[in-house]
Amino acid sequence: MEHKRGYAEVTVSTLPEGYAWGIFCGLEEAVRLLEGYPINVYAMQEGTLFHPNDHFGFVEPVMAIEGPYGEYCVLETPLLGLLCQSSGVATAAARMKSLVGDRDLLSFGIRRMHPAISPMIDRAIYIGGFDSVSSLSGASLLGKEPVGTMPHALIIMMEDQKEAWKSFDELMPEKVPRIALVDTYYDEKAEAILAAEVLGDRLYGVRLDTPSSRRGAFNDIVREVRWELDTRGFKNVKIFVSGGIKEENVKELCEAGVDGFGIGTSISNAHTIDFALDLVEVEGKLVAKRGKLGGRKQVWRCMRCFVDIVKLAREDAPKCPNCKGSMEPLLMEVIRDGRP
Ligand code: PCP
Repeated sequence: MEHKRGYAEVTVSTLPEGYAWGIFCGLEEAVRLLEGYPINVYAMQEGTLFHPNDHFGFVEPVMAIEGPYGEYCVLETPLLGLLCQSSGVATAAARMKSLVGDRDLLSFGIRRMHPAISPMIDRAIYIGGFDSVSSLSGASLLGKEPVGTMPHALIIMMEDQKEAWKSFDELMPEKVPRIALVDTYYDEKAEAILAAEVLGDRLYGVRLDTPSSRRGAFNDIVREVRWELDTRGFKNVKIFVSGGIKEENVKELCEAGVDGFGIGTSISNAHTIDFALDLVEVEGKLVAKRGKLGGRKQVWRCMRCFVDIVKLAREDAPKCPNCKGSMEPLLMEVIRDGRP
């Protein structure tokens, strides 16, 4: 039995909260896990937007493994672990990016996660569309510079906001944007004006990490800060917000005038994607447990209409049901006979 060949596909039945799409992530690590085994592997590219179901409701595979089942069955659990969490984080990041548009998104989430998985989390967040990550390990994995802003501890240790902002400006490398934290002791409006007066043109932005006990209408606090800065001639100073930001908050904060967000836990602790690995062919014969579709498949996408169609891999490429144009295959060979 251990030599019987099995073709198994990775699919998800439903996405968290009924999301319409997800971001496939974790492929690079999955390839590292699977390489060296006598198998072939097919997958969507890292960072591909997938739908749980195609245009007609058929479940979309995002990855597939082919080979002697006994050789690769032990890899099912670690494989799914790599894909489910990375894809969950990348999906949450992409949803956030789709809400904020061109505004800046900084990843602040690793302080809530075990350090062993910080690099994976920041990598998935970046693939999902965040502009930068704050962990040294995650940035290094991505070949990027880590990005952050000053902490409250700087201001508290220096016992004076103005001294802290000035020292930050004097000592930090020029490439670091001067973003002053403006919620430590006084009202955000008062501290934002103070920071603008102290740093003048050198001030890139202010960050409001307003404690929840003082928040009230956070959107209105942002509006007030924007108004006060603008009326004093500091229109170029950007407003960043952080602390407890969730999907449901960002639309109103964007409307209030926020230019950038530092977002942590709501992304780093995202729902995982409930991928499963199921056999759909044994020795070339179509098989499927209840609830699954037998036979190796290809996912076709119309790049114009963004419509997906799932067909058996042996069938011809379909035409887009909307525009009748050609469709492109999404599952590509990523490992052949154990070699990536
Ligand atoms: C901010 C805030 C949260 C961090 C960002 C992540 O930290 O206090 O702890 O936010 P979230 O997980 O709630 O989205 P900083 O202001 O940089 O840290 P500190 O308060 O230590 O100065």
